[in-house]
Amino acid sequence: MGNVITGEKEFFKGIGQIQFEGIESDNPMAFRWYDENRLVAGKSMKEHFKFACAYWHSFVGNGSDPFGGPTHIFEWDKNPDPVERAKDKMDAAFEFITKLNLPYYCFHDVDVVDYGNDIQENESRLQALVEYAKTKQQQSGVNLLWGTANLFSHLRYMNGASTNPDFHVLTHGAAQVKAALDATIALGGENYVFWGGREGYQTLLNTNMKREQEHFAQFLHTARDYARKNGFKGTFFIEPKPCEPTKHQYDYDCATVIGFLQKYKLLDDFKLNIEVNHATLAGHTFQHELQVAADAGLLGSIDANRGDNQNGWDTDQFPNDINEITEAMLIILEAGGLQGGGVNFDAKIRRNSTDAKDLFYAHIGGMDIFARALITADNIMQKSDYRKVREERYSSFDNGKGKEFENGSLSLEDLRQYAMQNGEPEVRSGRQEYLENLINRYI
Ligand code: XLS
Ligand code: NI
Ligand code: NI
Repeated sequence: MGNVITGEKEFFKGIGQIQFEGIESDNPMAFRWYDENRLVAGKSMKEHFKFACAYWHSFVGNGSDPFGGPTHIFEWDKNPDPVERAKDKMDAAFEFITKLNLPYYCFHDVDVVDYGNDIQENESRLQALVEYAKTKQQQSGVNLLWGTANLFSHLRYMNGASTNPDFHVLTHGAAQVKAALDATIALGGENYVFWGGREGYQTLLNTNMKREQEHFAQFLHTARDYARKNGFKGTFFIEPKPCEPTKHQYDYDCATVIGFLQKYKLLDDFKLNIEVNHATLAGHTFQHELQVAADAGLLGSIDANRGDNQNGWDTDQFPNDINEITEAMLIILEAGGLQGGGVNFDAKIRRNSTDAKDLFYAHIGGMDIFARALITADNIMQKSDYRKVREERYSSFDNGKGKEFENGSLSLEDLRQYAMQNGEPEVRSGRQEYLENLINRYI
């Protein structure tokens, strides 16, 4: 376990470091499954997940929604001076992160400290907080999983940042990305994320989609070049999302982003950061998006949360569906793990979850569900015929004419000939219920 780091004030009084107590424990402030040193499939749980706290939801979000103002009234958000308030917030964040023993955190530039309209002033505020964060990271051993820039909240970005029809707006986005990259590099950040918040359109009537996408690609090239020139060795992630806040976002889903990265020659530097609730908004399962990324060798990182089956928006709830996460862990394990990234809790406690303690329950639950899913998925892989069932479905391609087809050595006439000679194919079950039961058996 690492050190608990508090500032002058302790914000989460009465809560010590959260310990692993095992499944017999009734303590709601303990891990029942997440045991950071436990080895599963050759790696510790800590390494498998690289769990991260999302600064924006846990320390900036305040419970407000389109129908009402803040409900999360927390001590770290009270100092009227922006830089002092930012330091309080960082004290609270590192106290929280170290009490939960989270090895990582993630932020947008404006999460760390409030921005105004003066570029130089914003840069010097961010730099001051980067210095503050550096000390915290050194004291605690906590690392930055990824940094990013918020190019969607300010009014100037209402028509997008790098895809804005106005070049002048694009340059403001570039200034922010430069500063956020500098901060990420200074803090040893392992990755950098681009989520295309408003990089999309509300109506095609006023949109030159082709030109906007070309600008987007050029912007990414320019940012990548700057970061590499300044020593950034990590991976860039694109985080797909189909819509919200725009009607149509260019980074619609994994398949769309992969096509975009290929077209604009960005595959050497970019991978995907997959968010559960974005997958479901795109009409896919989380598992589908993971598999698409894994098959392309681009499974970089995860934004963990969940949607609501009855709501059609990004509700960003903490994960708690064991079946969904177990199926996800099967894909991640088979893919050999996440490439460079980790599991960032891009999730928020509900508007009416108003206690600071609720932040702990939420993360403990999320970490435990992933840990339990990992153990279950590993058992399924080791002990059951899960993989064999799937392999056998394709066994007709393993040798003979099937293999020759895979190798590209059969013509359409050859295929017809085979069909003629062999009559009607056997009816073969896909065994879905068998496999679904298997997952539940191991849970
Ligand atoms: C919003 C996104 C955002 C990104 C970071 O829906 O999930 O939080 O993860 O900009
Ligand atoms: Ni996200
Ligand atoms: Ni999201």
